[in-house]
Amino acid sequence: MEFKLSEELQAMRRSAREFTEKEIVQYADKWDEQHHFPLEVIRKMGELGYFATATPEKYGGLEMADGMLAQAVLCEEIGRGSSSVRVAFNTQFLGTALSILRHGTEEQKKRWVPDLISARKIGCFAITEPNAGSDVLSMKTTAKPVDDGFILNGCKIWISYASKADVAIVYAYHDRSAGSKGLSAFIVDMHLPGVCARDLDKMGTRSSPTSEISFDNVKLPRDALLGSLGDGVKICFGSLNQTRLGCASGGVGLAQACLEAAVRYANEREQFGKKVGEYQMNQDLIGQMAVQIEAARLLTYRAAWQKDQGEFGNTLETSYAKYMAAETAVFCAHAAMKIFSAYGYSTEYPVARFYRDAVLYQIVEGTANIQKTIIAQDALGYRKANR
Ligand code: GRA
Repeated sequence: MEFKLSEELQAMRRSAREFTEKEIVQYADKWDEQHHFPLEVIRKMGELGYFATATPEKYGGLEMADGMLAQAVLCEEIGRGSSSVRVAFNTQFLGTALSILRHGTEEQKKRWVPDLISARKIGCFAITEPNAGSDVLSMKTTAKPVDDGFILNGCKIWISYASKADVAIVYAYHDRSAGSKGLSAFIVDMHLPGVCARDLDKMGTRSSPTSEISFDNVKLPRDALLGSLGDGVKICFGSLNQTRLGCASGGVGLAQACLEAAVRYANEREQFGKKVGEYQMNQDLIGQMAVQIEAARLLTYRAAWQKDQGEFGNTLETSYAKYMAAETAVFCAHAAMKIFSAYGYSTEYPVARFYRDAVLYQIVEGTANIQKTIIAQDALGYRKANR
């Protein structure tokens, strides 16, 4: 067992932290207030290879043996600065390029992967619909096979980066009568006629645009199909199992930011003649934050490490990580708010943003209840998590 990151990963972490401090931390509150999507920062992350660690060199990647662990570490560091910017790990790689690498043809890999991991093109993935959230397979979007391709019709909701995206992985039924075998995955050019994305307002993560997409008789070429007809379930659940790692990493990063902010403040602020960090009630919070973050981080790294061993179907361990990281993010944001008190509630410090952003980790990519369901049903022997 090895609990130490390689020299290379430690160096990557340091450089990602410097990048985050210089390019993100000081602007994140303003971007959030203005709903500004920092495309230029995401492009820079692409140029620096942040989304490329687990991609073969032949598609422009860094082909690192611990490339998924590198994704976890980098995503954590970026997430420490902004939960909105960390979403890019999912839209550029974990939920898009990685699915194409795992299921696409040589042509599809060459066409899409280099542009996604370099962030020359922005990606997104579209699963959820207004009436199909946790219950993914109840989705209604259809891709009707026609002679030279498919006709896509339907509506997706809560799709991160969709309004800025050049390409989307879209899940739709090619045959509604075939049950789960009728679901397929498609690589959709978001500039095609009939595609329309509209941004939704939300309480946090506001510099990550979240959109509703409508597909109105969108004509897809035959080579838009990812994998074979009927592979949709496998690709979709397989992809969620990678994007959940992005959420887990982001949650750890956010929790870490809360701890650092709380420690700084507790060492500065004085009440009743001493630093507020000297009060045991605040030490209780700081102690719990530190230990929970460490546990969430270890679960996250373990899940990433398994993926580096080729175990991409590690749903159970990924759900442990995602669940724990989300709970930790919420706990730490609330604890930081208590320590900062009125200053936390003000917009003078980023704690208010952390608090608003934290809740999302319990919702996206499978709610906390869905993660617990996956874990409990596996424990009870009702439904095996790892496939
Ligand atoms: O028996 P069958 O032939 O019908 O097949 C079943 C099963 O074998 C069928 O799916 C198959 N299957 C799989 N096949 C290959 C299930 N899992 C896999 C797999 N990993 N690989 C149905 O299976 P089931 O067991 O009956 O599943 P279910 O009851 O429909 O669902 C289970 C579950 C609740 C866990 C699942 O639906 C789920 O994970 N729901 C949560 C959905 C979710 O995470 N949504 C998030 C969407 S993305 C998002 O929020 C955007 C965020 C943007 C950002 O921040 O990045």
